[in-house]
Amino acid sequence: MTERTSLPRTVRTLTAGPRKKAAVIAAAVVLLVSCGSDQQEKEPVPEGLGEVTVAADGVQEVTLQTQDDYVFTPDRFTVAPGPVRLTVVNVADQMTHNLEYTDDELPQPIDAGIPVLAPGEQKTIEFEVTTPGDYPFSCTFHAQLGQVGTMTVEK
Ligand SMILES: [Cu+2]
Repeated sequence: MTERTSLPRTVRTLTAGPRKKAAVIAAAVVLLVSCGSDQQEKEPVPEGLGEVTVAADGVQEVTLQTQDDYVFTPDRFTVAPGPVRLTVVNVADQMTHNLEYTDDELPQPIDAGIPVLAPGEQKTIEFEVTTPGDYPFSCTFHAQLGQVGTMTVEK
């Protein structure tokens, strides 16, 4: 008896829920957008970071930085097919990060990553890419918070 009367109420709650949630999300997005354009300009990338150079041994070199936030600085770089030496410098005082190519749909698998990068630490990995395309990477600790990036391989 009680089940029969409570059923319609449950249905009504379920249909009202997502609409309310969408309104809240829309309000939050507006807040974020207005905040970003007014005050918090994106800090310029320090010189040399993200620049791809070719070392004496012919390997492409690039350095990214992490700090006490959830951003790779910069979060994109482009290399040509061939060997790559990627360094990540963690200048954070507090935060531990990492860098992994975890996407299931990489143009080709990359068998290298930095599992843990403590505050003040820097690590270098080397790997070879041959297939052009976009290779997403992330800090697996903070990917949910948006700490992701993309390496593009371009001929
Ligand atoms: Cu991180």
